Amino acid sequence: MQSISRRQFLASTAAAGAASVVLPLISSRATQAAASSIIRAETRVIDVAGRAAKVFGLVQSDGTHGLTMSADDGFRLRLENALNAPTLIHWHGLTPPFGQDGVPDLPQPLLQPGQSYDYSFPVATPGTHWMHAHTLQEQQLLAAPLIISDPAEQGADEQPVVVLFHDFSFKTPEELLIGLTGSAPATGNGGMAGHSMSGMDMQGMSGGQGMVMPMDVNDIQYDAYLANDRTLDDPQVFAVERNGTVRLRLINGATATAFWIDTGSIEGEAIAVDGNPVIPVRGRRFPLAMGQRIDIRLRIPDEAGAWPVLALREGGVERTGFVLATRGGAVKRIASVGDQATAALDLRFESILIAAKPLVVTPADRNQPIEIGGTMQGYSWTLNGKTWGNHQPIPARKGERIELTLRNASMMGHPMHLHGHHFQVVAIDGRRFAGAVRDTVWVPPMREVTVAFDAANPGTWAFHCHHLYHMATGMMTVVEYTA
Ligand SMILES: [Cu+2]
Repeated sequence: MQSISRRQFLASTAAAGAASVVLPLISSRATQAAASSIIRAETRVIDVAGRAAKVFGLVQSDGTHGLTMSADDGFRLRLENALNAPTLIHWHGLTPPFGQDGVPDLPQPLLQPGQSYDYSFPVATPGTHWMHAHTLQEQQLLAAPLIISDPAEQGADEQPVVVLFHDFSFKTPEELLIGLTGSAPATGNGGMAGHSMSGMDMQGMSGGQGMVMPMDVNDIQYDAYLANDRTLDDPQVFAVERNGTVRLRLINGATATAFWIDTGSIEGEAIAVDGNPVIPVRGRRFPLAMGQRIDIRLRIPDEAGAWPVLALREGGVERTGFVLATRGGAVKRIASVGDQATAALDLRFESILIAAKPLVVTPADRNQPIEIGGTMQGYSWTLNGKTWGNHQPIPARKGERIELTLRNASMMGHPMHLHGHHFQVVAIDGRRFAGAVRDTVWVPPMREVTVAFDAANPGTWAFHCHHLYHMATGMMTVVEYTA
Protein backbone atom coordinates (compact mmCIF):
# COMPACT_ATOMS: atom_id res chain seq x y z
CA MET A 1 0.00 0.00 0.00
CA GLN A 2 1.14 3.41 -0.82
CA SER A 3 0.62 6.53 1.14
CA ILE A 4 0.08 9.61 -0.90
CA SER A 5 1.36 12.86 0.46
CA ARG A 6 -0.34 16.09 -0.35
CA ARG A 7 2.67 17.09 -2.40
CA GLN A 8 2.48 13.90 -4.44
CA PHE A 9 -1.25 14.37 -4.87
CA LEU A 10 -0.78 17.89 -6.13
CA ALA A 11 2.12 16.81 -8.31
CA SER A 12 0.05 14.07 -9.87
CA THR A 13 -2.72 16.56 -10.45
CA ALA A 14 -0.21 18.83 -12.13
CA ALA A 15 1.20 16.04 -14.26
CA ALA A 16 -2.21 15.23 -15.65
CA GLY A 17 -3.15 18.84 -16.30
CA ALA A 18 -3.34 19.94 -19.90
CA ALA A 19 -0.07 21.70 -20.52
CA SER A 20 -1.20 23.34 -23.72
CA VAL A 21 -4.09 25.26 -22.24
CA VAL A 22 -3.71 29.01 -22.35
CA LEU A 23 -4.77 30.49 -19.05
CA PRO A 24 -7.52 33.04 -19.50
CA LEU A 25 -6.54 34.79 -16.30
CA ILE A 26 -7.41 38.38 -15.86
CA SER A 27 -4.47 40.52 -14.91
CA SER A 28 -4.39 41.42 -11.25
CA ARG A 29 -4.08 45.03 -12.33
CA ALA A 30 -7.31 45.00 -14.28
CA THR A 31 -9.95 47.13 -12.65
CA GLN A 32 -13.61 46.48 -13.15
CA ALA A 33 -16.27 49.14 -13.46
CA ALA A 34 -18.56 47.32 -11.02
CA ALA A 35 -17.54 46.71 -7.46
CA SER A 36 -15.33 43.70 -7.00
CA SER A 37 -15.29 41.79 -3.74
CA ILE A 38 -12.09 40.73 -2.10
CA ILE A 39 -11.79 37.35 -0.45
CA ARG A 40 -8.62 36.61 1.44
CA ALA A 41 -7.46 33.10 2.26
CA GLU A 42 -6.04 33.51 5.74
CA THR A 43 -5.33 31.81 9.03
CA ARG A 44 -7.81 32.06 11.90
CA VAL A 45 -7.97 30.76 15.43
CA ILE A 46 -11.28 29.30 16.54
CA ASP A 47 -12.35 27.63 19.76
CA VAL A 48 -13.27 23.97 19.36
CA ALA A 49 -14.83 22.56 22.52
CA GLY A 50 -12.64 24.72 24.74
CA ARG A 51 -9.43 24.23 22.80
CA ALA A 52 -7.81 26.77 20.46
CA ALA A 53 -7.56 25.53 16.90
CA LYS A 54 -5.59 27.17 14.11
CA VAL A 55 -7.62 26.92 10.94
CA PHE A 56 -7.94 28.66 7.60
CA GLY A 57 -10.71 30.91 6.38
CA LEU A 58 -12.04 32.86 3.40
CA VAL A 59 -12.67 36.32 4.71
CA GLN A 60 -13.81 39.64 3.29
CA SER A 61 -12.15 42.94 4.21
CA ASP A 62 -14.87 43.61 6.83
CA GLY A 63 -14.21 40.26 8.52
CA THR A 64 -17.25 38.46 7.06
CA HIS A 65 -16.57 34.79 6.41
CA GLY A 66 -17.76 33.94 2.91
CA LEU A 67 -19.77 36.02 0.47
CA THR A 68 -23.36 36.94 -0.33
CA MET A 69 -24.13 38.60 -3.65
CA SER A 70 -26.84 39.04 -6.26
CA ALA A 71 -26.77 37.10 -9.51
CA ASP A 72 -27.36 40.42 -11.29
CA ASP A 73 -23.94 41.70 -10.30
CA GLY A 74 -22.04 38.85 -11.88
CA PHE A 75 -19.18 37.15 -10.11
CA ARG A 76 -16.38 39.69 -9.68
CA LEU A 77 -13.90 38.77 -7.09
CA ARG A 78 -10.27 39.11 -6.18
CA LEU A 79 -8.81 36.16 -4.32
CA GLU A 80 -5.80 37.02 -2.19
CA ASN A 81 -3.56 34.38 -0.70
CA ALA A 82 -2.49 35.49 2.79
CA LEU A 83 -1.47 31.94 3.76
CA ASN A 84 2.14 30.87 3.82
CA ALA A 85 1.35 28.05 1.40
CA PRO A 86 0.04 27.92 -2.16
CA THR A 87 -3.70 27.48 -2.48
CA LEU A 88 -6.61 27.75 -4.90
CA ILE A 89 -10.34 28.12 -4.29
CA HIS A 90 -13.11 26.39 -6.24
CA TRP A 91 -16.47 28.17 -6.66
CA HIS A 92 -18.69 25.18 -5.97
CA GLY A 93 -22.08 25.58 -7.66
CA LEU A 94 -21.06 28.24 -10.16
CA THR A 95 -20.50 27.44 -13.82
CA PRO A 96 -17.60 29.69 -14.77
CA PRO A 97 -15.88 29.61 -18.12
CA PHE A 98 -13.02 27.12 -18.18
CA GLY A 99 -10.03 28.75 -16.55
CA GLN A 100 -11.81 30.26 -13.53
CA ASP A 101 -13.04 27.12 -11.77
CA GLY A 102 -10.34 26.94 -9.13
CA VAL A 103 -9.18 23.34 -9.44
CA PRO A 104 -5.37 23.24 -9.35
CA ASP A 105 -3.96 22.75 -12.85
CA LEU A 106 -7.40 22.42 -14.46
CA PRO A 107 -5.97 24.68 -15.76
CA GLN A 108 -5.24 27.38 -13.19
CA PRO A 109 -2.00 26.90 -11.30
CA LEU A 110 -1.94 27.19 -7.52
CA LEU A 111 -1.96 30.76 -6.21
CA GLN A 112 1.32 31.51 -4.48
CA PRO A 113 1.52 33.22 -1.07
CA GLY A 114 1.11 37.00 -1.29
CA GLN A 115 -0.40 36.83 -4.78
CA SER A 116 -3.92 37.37 -6.08
CA TYR A 117 -6.16 36.22 -8.90
CA ASP A 118 -9.12 38.13 -10.29
CA TYR A 119 -12.28 36.35 -11.40
CA SER A 120 -15.07 37.81 -13.51
CA PHE A 121 -17.95 36.02 -15.19
CA PRO A 122 -21.77 36.16 -15.32
CA VAL A 123 -23.69 34.01 -12.84
CA ALA A 124 -26.10 31.57 -14.49
CA THR A 125 -26.86 29.55 -11.36
CA PRO A 126 -28.03 31.57 -8.35
CA GLY A 127 -28.56 29.71 -5.10
CA THR A 128 -26.87 28.35 -2.01
CA HIS A 129 -23.32 27.57 -3.03
CA TRP A 130 -19.93 27.59 -1.38
CA MET A 131 -16.25 28.08 -2.00
CA HIS A 132 -13.48 25.78 -0.89
CA ALA A 133 -9.92 24.75 -1.49
CA HIS A 134 -9.68 21.84 -3.92
CA THR A 135 -6.74 20.53 -1.90
CA LEU A 136 -6.31 18.91 1.51
CA GLN A 137 -6.57 22.46 2.95
CA GLU A 138 -10.34 21.97 2.71
CA GLN A 139 -10.03 19.88 5.88
CA GLN A 140 -8.64 22.91 7.72
CA LEU A 141 -11.78 24.96 7.03
CA LEU A 142 -10.60 26.69 3.88
CA ALA A 143 -14.29 26.75 2.96
CA ALA A 144 -17.05 29.35 3.25
CA PRO A 145 -20.61 30.07 2.09
CA LEU A 146 -21.14 31.60 -1.36
CA ILE A 147 -24.76 32.73 -1.46
CA ILE A 148 -26.01 34.05 -4.78
CA SER A 149 -29.45 35.58 -4.35
CA ASP A 150 -31.87 35.25 -7.23
CA PRO A 151 -33.25 38.65 -8.34
CA ALA A 152 -36.54 36.85 -9.14
CA GLU A 153 -36.92 36.06 -5.42
CA GLN A 154 -36.24 39.57 -4.24
CA GLY A 155 -38.84 40.87 -1.82
CA ALA A 156 -39.69 37.43 -0.44
CA ASP A 157 -40.53 37.90 3.22
CA GLU A 158 -38.13 35.36 4.63
CA GLN A 159 -35.08 35.54 6.82
CA PRO A 160 -32.00 33.80 5.45
CA VAL A 161 -30.03 31.63 7.88
CA VAL A 162 -26.76 30.47 6.32
CA VAL A 163 -24.89 27.61 7.96
CA LEU A 164 -21.85 25.67 6.78
CA PHE A 165 -21.21 22.32 8.45
CA HIS A 166 -17.78 20.82 8.81
CA ASP A 167 -15.90 17.94 10.34
CA PHE A 168 -12.93 18.92 12.45
CA SER A 169 -9.75 17.19 13.56
CA PHE A 170 -6.80 18.43 15.56
CA LYS A 171 -4.71 16.21 13.28
CA THR A 172 -3.47 17.60 9.98
CA PRO A 173 -5.14 16.29 6.83
CA GLU A 174 -1.82 14.72 5.87
CA GLU A 175 -1.88 12.74 9.12
CA LEU A 176 -5.49 11.74 8.51
CA LEU A 177 -4.64 10.62 4.98
CA ILE A 178 -1.65 8.59 6.08
CA GLY A 179 -3.85 7.06 8.74
CA LEU A 180 -6.16 5.86 5.98
CA THR A 181 -3.63 4.75 3.41
CA GLY A 182 -0.70 3.89 5.65
CA SER A 183 0.50 0.57 6.90
CA ALA A 184 -2.91 -0.59 7.96
CA PRO A 185 -3.25 -4.36 7.81
CA ALA A 186 -5.75 -5.55 5.25
CA THR A 187 -7.62 -7.65 7.75
CA GLY A 188 -11.13 -6.41 7.31
CA ASN A 189 -13.10 -3.44 8.38
CA GLY A 190 -11.95 -3.26 11.97
CA GLY A 191 -8.29 -3.59 11.19
CA MET A 192 -7.29 -0.05 10.40
CA ALA A 193 -4.73 1.02 12.94
CA GLY A 194 -5.61 4.14 14.81
CA HIS A 195 -9.04 4.46 13.31
CA SER A 196 -12.43 3.70 14.56
CA MET A 197 -14.58 2.71 11.69
CA SER A 198 -18.11 1.64 12.02
CA GLY A 199 -19.32 -1.31 10.05
CA MET A 200 -23.06 -1.25 9.51
CA ASP A 201 -25.35 -4.03 8.59
CA MET A 202 -28.04 -3.21 6.13
CA GLN A 203 -30.94 -5.47 5.42
CA GLY A 204 -31.70 -6.34 1.85
CA MET A 205 -29.79 -3.51 0.38
CA SER A 206 -29.43 -4.92 -3.07
CA GLY A 207 -32.66 -6.00 -4.60
CA GLY A 208 -34.43 -6.79 -1.37
CA GLN A 209 -33.31 -10.39 -1.12
CA GLY A 210 -33.13 -9.97 2.63
CA MET A 211 -29.41 -10.60 2.78
CA VAL A 212 -27.29 -8.73 5.28
CA MET A 213 -24.32 -6.98 3.76
CA PRO A 214 -21.63 -5.08 5.57
CA MET A 215 -21.46 -1.41 4.68
CA ASP A 216 -18.75 1.09 5.44
CA VAL A 217 -19.57 4.52 6.81
CA ASN A 218 -17.39 7.19 8.36
CA ASP A 219 -13.80 6.23 7.71
CA ILE A 220 -12.36 9.01 9.92
CA GLN A 221 -12.97 9.63 13.60
CA TYR A 222 -13.19 13.39 13.99
CA ASP A 223 -12.66 15.48 17.12
CA ALA A 224 -15.71 17.67 16.50
CA TYR A 225 -18.48 18.55 14.08
CA LEU A 226 -19.02 22.24 13.43
CA ALA A 227 -21.87 24.48 12.36
CA ASN A 228 -20.43 27.88 11.36
CA ASP A 229 -17.24 26.99 13.27
CA ARG A 230 -19.12 26.12 16.48
CA THR A 231 -20.04 22.95 18.33
CA LEU A 232 -23.22 22.30 20.31
CA ASP A 233 -21.30 23.28 23.47
CA ASP A 234 -21.67 26.86 22.26
CA PRO A 235 -23.97 26.90 19.25
CA GLN A 236 -24.82 29.90 17.14
CA VAL A 237 -28.22 31.32 18.10
CA PHE A 238 -30.10 33.10 15.31
CA ALA A 239 -32.68 35.65 16.46
CA VAL A 240 -35.94 34.95 14.64
CA GLU A 241 -39.44 36.45 14.73
CA ARG A 242 -42.53 34.75 16.07
CA ASN A 243 -44.57 33.55 13.15
CA GLY A 244 -41.73 34.54 10.83
CA THR A 245 -40.52 32.60 7.82
CA VAL A 246 -36.93 31.42 7.82
CA ARG A 247 -35.01 30.12 4.82
CA LEU A 248 -32.25 27.81 5.95
CA ARG A 249 -29.40 27.77 3.46
CA LEU A 250 -27.40 24.77 4.63
CA ILE A 251 -24.07 23.68 3.20
CA ASN A 252 -22.30 20.41 3.94
CA GLY A 253 -18.69 21.59 3.85
CA ALA A 254 -17.46 18.50 5.71
CA THR A 255 -14.73 16.60 3.94
CA ALA A 256 -15.75 13.07 4.87
CA THR A 257 -19.05 13.24 6.76
CA ALA A 258 -22.61 13.03 5.47
CA PHE A 259 -25.36 14.36 7.71
CA TRP A 260 -29.08 14.09 8.30
CA ILE A 261 -30.54 17.55 8.85
CA ASP A 262 -33.12 17.39 11.64
CA THR A 263 -35.52 20.32 12.00
CA GLY A 264 -36.94 18.97 15.27
CA SER A 265 -40.48 19.90 16.17
CA ILE A 266 -40.92 22.28 13.24
CA GLU A 267 -41.80 20.67 9.96
CA GLY A 268 -39.69 22.10 7.16
CA GLU A 269 -40.13 22.39 3.44
CA ALA A 270 -37.16 21.59 1.20
CA ILE A 271 -37.32 24.15 -1.62
CA ALA A 272 -33.92 23.83 -3.31
CA VAL A 273 -31.00 21.43 -3.52
CA ASP A 274 -27.51 22.48 -4.59
CA GLY A 275 -29.04 25.91 -5.31
CA ASN A 276 -31.66 24.57 -7.73
CA PRO A 277 -35.39 24.87 -6.93
CA VAL A 278 -37.40 21.69 -6.42
CA ILE A 279 -41.12 21.11 -5.96
CA PRO A 280 -41.34 21.63 -2.16
CA VAL A 281 -41.03 18.49 -0.02
CA ARG A 282 -42.16 18.60 3.59
CA GLY A 283 -40.38 16.78 6.35
CA ARG A 284 -38.30 16.91 9.48
CA ARG A 285 -35.25 14.96 8.35
CA PHE A 286 -33.31 15.56 5.15
CA PRO A 287 -30.09 13.94 3.88
CA LEU A 288 -27.11 16.17 3.10
CA ALA A 289 -23.99 14.59 1.63
CA MET A 290 -20.57 16.21 1.39
CA GLY A 291 -20.59 19.09 -1.09
CA GLN A 292 -24.39 19.28 -1.22
CA ARG A 293 -26.62 22.16 -0.15
CA ILE A 294 -30.26 22.27 0.86
CA ASP A 295 -32.63 25.21 1.32
CA ILE A 296 -35.37 24.50 3.85
CA ARG A 297 -38.21 26.90 4.57
CA LEU A 298 -39.51 26.93 8.14
CA ARG A 299 -42.39 28.76 9.75
CA ILE A 300 -41.53 29.79 13.31
CA PRO A 301 -44.44 29.14 15.72
CA ASP A 302 -46.31 32.18 17.02
CA GLU A 303 -44.84 31.90 20.50
CA ALA A 304 -41.65 32.66 22.38
CA GLY A 305 -39.27 29.76 22.05
CA ALA A 306 -36.02 28.27 20.84
CA TRP A 307 -35.78 25.56 18.18
CA PRO A 308 -32.55 23.70 17.49
CA VAL A 309 -31.75 22.49 13.98
CA LEU A 310 -29.30 19.61 14.10
CA ALA A 311 -26.94 17.92 11.68
CA LEU A 312 -26.69 14.27 12.68
CA ARG A 313 -23.67 12.34 11.53
CA GLU A 314 -24.66 9.53 9.18
CA GLY A 315 -24.39 6.14 10.87
CA GLY A 316 -23.24 7.70 14.15
CA VAL A 317 -24.37 9.41 17.32
CA GLU A 318 -22.36 12.62 16.90
CA ARG A 319 -24.13 15.82 15.97
CA THR A 320 -23.78 19.54 15.56
CA GLY A 321 -26.24 22.32 14.91
CA PHE A 322 -27.58 25.76 15.67
CA VAL A 323 -30.61 27.34 17.33
CA LEU A 324 -33.43 29.57 16.09
CA ALA A 325 -34.74 31.63 19.01
CA THR A 326 -37.34 34.35 19.41
CA ARG A 327 -36.95 37.12 21.93
CA GLY A 328 -37.52 35.56 25.33
CA GLY A 329 -37.01 32.03 24.00
CA ALA A 330 -35.01 29.89 26.43
CA VAL A 331 -32.08 28.14 24.74
CA LYS A 332 -31.48 24.74 26.33
CA ARG A 333 -28.19 22.93 26.25
CA ILE A 334 -27.96 20.16 23.65
CA ALA A 335 -25.45 17.34 23.94
CA SER A 336 -22.97 16.83 21.08
CA VAL A 337 -23.81 13.14 21.14
CA GLY A 338 -27.27 11.65 20.71
CA ASP A 339 -28.70 8.43 22.12
CA GLN A 340 -29.11 6.50 18.92
CA ALA A 341 -26.97 6.05 15.84
CA THR A 342 -28.63 7.35 12.69
CA ALA A 343 -29.11 5.30 9.54
CA ALA A 344 -26.81 5.54 6.56
CA LEU A 345 -27.82 8.05 3.91
CA ASP A 346 -30.17 6.62 1.31
CA LEU A 347 -32.07 7.69 -1.81
CA ARG A 348 -35.59 7.96 -0.40
CA PHE A 349 -35.53 11.77 -0.45
CA GLU A 350 -33.70 11.92 -3.79
CA SER A 351 -36.29 9.65 -5.40
CA ILE A 352 -39.20 11.98 -4.56
CA LEU A 353 -37.47 15.21 -5.58
CA ILE A 354 -38.83 16.83 -8.73
CA ALA A 355 -36.95 19.67 -10.42
CA ALA A 356 -38.88 22.95 -10.53
CA LYS A 357 -36.80 23.92 -13.58
CA PRO A 358 -35.99 20.62 -15.30
CA LEU A 359 -33.82 20.15 -18.37
CA VAL A 360 -35.62 19.99 -21.68
CA VAL A 361 -36.64 16.36 -22.27
CA THR A 362 -34.50 14.94 -25.07
CA PRO A 363 -32.76 11.63 -25.72
CA ALA A 364 -29.12 11.38 -24.70
CA ASP A 365 -26.53 11.75 -27.44
CA ARG A 366 -24.08 9.89 -25.26
CA ASN A 367 -24.44 7.59 -22.29
CA GLN A 368 -21.37 6.97 -20.24
CA PRO A 369 -21.50 4.22 -17.64
CA ILE A 370 -19.26 4.88 -14.66
CA GLU A 371 -18.52 2.17 -12.16
CA ILE A 372 -17.64 3.50 -8.74
CA GLY A 373 -15.25 1.04 -7.15
CA GLY A 374 -12.89 0.54 -4.31
CA THR A 375 -12.53 -0.78 -0.81
CA MET A 376 -11.35 0.29 2.61
CA GLN A 377 -8.66 -2.37 2.35
CA GLY A 378 -5.73 -0.54 0.85
CA TYR A 379 -7.89 2.55 0.68
CA SER A 380 -8.14 2.48 -3.08
CA TRP A 381 -11.04 4.22 -4.81
CA THR A 382 -11.64 4.14 -8.55
CA LEU A 383 -13.90 5.31 -11.39
CA ASN A 384 -14.21 2.64 -14.09
CA GLY A 385 -11.30 0.87 -12.46
CA LYS A 386 -8.93 3.83 -12.81
CA THR A 387 -7.49 6.30 -10.36
CA TRP A 388 -6.59 9.91 -11.19
CA GLY A 389 -3.05 8.81 -12.06
CA ASN A 390 -4.32 6.87 -15.09
CA HIS A 391 -7.81 8.30 -15.46
CA GLN A 392 -9.84 7.96 -18.62
CA PRO A 393 -11.53 11.23 -19.58
CA ILE A 394 -15.27 11.21 -20.26
CA PRO A 395 -15.60 12.65 -23.76
CA ALA A 396 -18.08 15.43 -24.51
CA ARG A 397 -18.94 17.54 -27.51
CA LYS A 398 -20.52 20.95 -27.24
CA GLY A 399 -24.28 20.71 -27.77
CA GLU A 400 -24.63 17.10 -26.69
CA ARG A 401 -27.02 15.80 -24.06
CA ILE A 402 -24.91 13.49 -21.95
CA GLU A 403 -26.03 10.94 -19.41
CA LEU A 404 -23.73 9.46 -16.82
CA THR A 405 -24.93 6.22 -15.25
CA LEU A 406 -23.17 5.99 -11.91
CA ARG A 407 -23.15 2.48 -10.49
CA ASN A 408 -21.66 2.05 -7.06
CA ALA A 409 -19.94 -1.32 -6.81
CA SER A 410 -18.26 -0.43 -3.52
CA MET A 411 -19.62 -0.81 -0.01
CA MET A 412 -19.46 2.88 0.81
CA GLY A 413 -21.64 5.78 -0.37
CA HIS A 414 -20.02 8.42 -2.59
CA PRO A 415 -21.12 12.03 -3.31
CA MET A 416 -20.25 12.52 -6.99
CA HIS A 417 -19.63 16.09 -8.15
CA LEU A 418 -19.33 17.49 -11.67
CA HIS A 419 -17.65 20.84 -12.22
CA GLY A 420 -18.73 23.50 -14.71
CA HIS A 421 -22.29 22.15 -15.07
CA HIS A 422 -25.40 21.27 -13.15
CA PHE A 423 -26.97 17.92 -13.96
CA GLN A 424 -30.44 16.48 -13.47
CA VAL A 425 -31.10 13.18 -11.72
CA VAL A 426 -33.09 11.30 -14.39
CA ALA A 427 -33.08 7.73 -13.08
CA ILE A 428 -32.52 5.73 -9.90
CA ASP A 429 -31.85 2.02 -10.39
CA GLY A 430 -33.20 2.33 -13.91
CA ARG A 431 -36.51 3.94 -12.93
CA ARG A 432 -36.69 7.16 -14.91
CA PHE A 433 -38.14 10.36 -13.46
CA ALA A 434 -37.62 14.13 -13.66
CA GLY A 435 -35.52 14.40 -10.49
CA ALA A 436 -33.64 17.28 -8.96
CA VAL A 437 -31.12 19.46 -10.76
CA ARG A 438 -27.90 19.36 -8.74
CA ASP A 439 -24.15 19.41 -8.97
CA THR A 440 -23.46 16.67 -6.41
CA VAL A 441 -25.38 13.42 -6.08
CA TRP A 442 -25.14 10.71 -3.44
CA VAL A 443 -24.72 7.17 -4.73
CA PRO A 444 -25.19 4.58 -1.97
CA PRO A 445 -23.57 1.13 -2.14
CA MET A 446 -24.92 -1.16 -4.85
CA ARG A 447 -27.24 1.52 -6.24
CA GLU A 448 -27.36 3.18 -9.64
CA VAL A 449 -28.07 6.85 -10.29
CA THR A 450 -28.26 8.34 -13.80
CA VAL A 451 -27.68 12.06 -14.26
CA ALA A 452 -28.09 14.10 -17.44
CA PHE A 453 -26.50 17.37 -18.44
CA ASP A 454 -26.20 19.57 -21.49
CA ALA A 455 -22.62 19.97 -22.67
CA ALA A 456 -22.66 23.74 -23.01
CA ASN A 457 -19.48 24.83 -21.26
CA PRO A 458 -16.36 23.70 -23.12
CA GLY A 459 -13.34 22.79 -21.07
CA THR A 460 -11.82 19.97 -19.10
CA TRP A 461 -13.94 19.65 -15.98
CA ALA A 462 -13.26 17.68 -12.85
CA PHE A 463 -15.68 14.87 -12.03
CA HIS A 464 -14.94 13.32 -8.66
CA CYS A 465 -16.09 11.99 -5.33
CA HIS A 466 -16.56 14.80 -2.80
CA HIS A 467 -15.17 12.69 0.01
CA LEU A 468 -11.84 14.53 0.24
CA TYR A 469 -9.76 11.43 0.99
CA HIS A 470 -11.39 9.38 -1.75
CA MET A 471 -10.56 12.17 -4.18
CA ALA A 472 -7.04 12.54 -2.80
CA THR A 473 -6.40 8.84 -3.33
CA GLY A 474 -7.57 9.00 -6.93
CA MET A 475 -11.36 8.99 -7.21
CA MET A 476 -11.43 11.62 -9.90
CA THR A 477 -11.57 11.97 -13.67
CA VAL A 478 -12.56 14.72 -16.11
CA VAL A 479 -15.30 15.48 -18.60
CA GLU A 480 -13.22 16.58 -21.56
CA TYR A 481 -14.71 18.47 -24.48
CA THR A 482 -13.36 17.49 -27.85
CA ALA A 483 -13.63 19.54 -31.00
CU1 LIG B 1 -16.04 8.54 -2.33
